[in-house]
Amino acid sequence: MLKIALSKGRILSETLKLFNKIQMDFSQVNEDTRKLFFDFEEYGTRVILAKPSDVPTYVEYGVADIGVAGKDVLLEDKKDVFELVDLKLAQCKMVVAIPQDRSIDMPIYRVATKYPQIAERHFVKRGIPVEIIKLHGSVELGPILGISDAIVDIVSTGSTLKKNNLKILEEICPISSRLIANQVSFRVKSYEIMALIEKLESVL
Ligand code: PRT
Ligand code: MG
Repeated sequence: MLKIALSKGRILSETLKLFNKIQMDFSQVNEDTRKLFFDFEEYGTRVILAKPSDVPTYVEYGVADIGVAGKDVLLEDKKDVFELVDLKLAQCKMVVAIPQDRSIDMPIYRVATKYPQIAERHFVKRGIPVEIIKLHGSVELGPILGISDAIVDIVSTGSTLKKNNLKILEEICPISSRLIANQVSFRVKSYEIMALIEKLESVL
């Protein structure tokens, strides 16, 4: 049985649609039930639902053979997993944003973010010493409440930034969902995993 960890939340429906395109109907997978895994004997797979940031952990430890996780999660919390395919789902970008009325030349001292590692690496690379403040949500409030001069966060449509009077200062990197694999599973179940990749690539 191939065990697949999928992210709950905003990327789940897009992920299920992609599998549907390769004739794997996972429509029973529903995060509103309390069930956390779903067996599909007909495809020889078990789908495990996980919090997005836990998917790489499940895959690293082999609880799941493969998984679908956002590049943001993979960059923030580097795990020993193979990144196999860019599934091009949930495309967005990681950016530095500042208040709309702030000049782009003003120095930045404090940065609020859910992604301290990504933010730290970005500012170190630019040679800018900043204090990183880790928040678990509503990062856009940082500059409004005065806890930070800037934020590092994901932008998709841009409407959240706009609503909070923020603007993009710079783009750090593009983000999308990736297919990842456990390093041992990738060897032991290479036939199943390669067959799946081939099908996914044919519909991407
Ligand atoms: O939200 P929660 O804490 O419960 O869980 P989570 O944030 O871990 O998961 P979830 O489901 O919110 O996001 C899962 C994955 O979706 C992320 O890891 C990204 O890879 C991907 N993704 C794609 C996004 C977005 N687009 C996105 N727009 N994740 C978050 N956002 C947020 C962003 O943080 C900001 O608050 O949406 C807001 C901006 O959106 P726009 O459209 O207003 O620009
Ligand atoms: Mg979220």
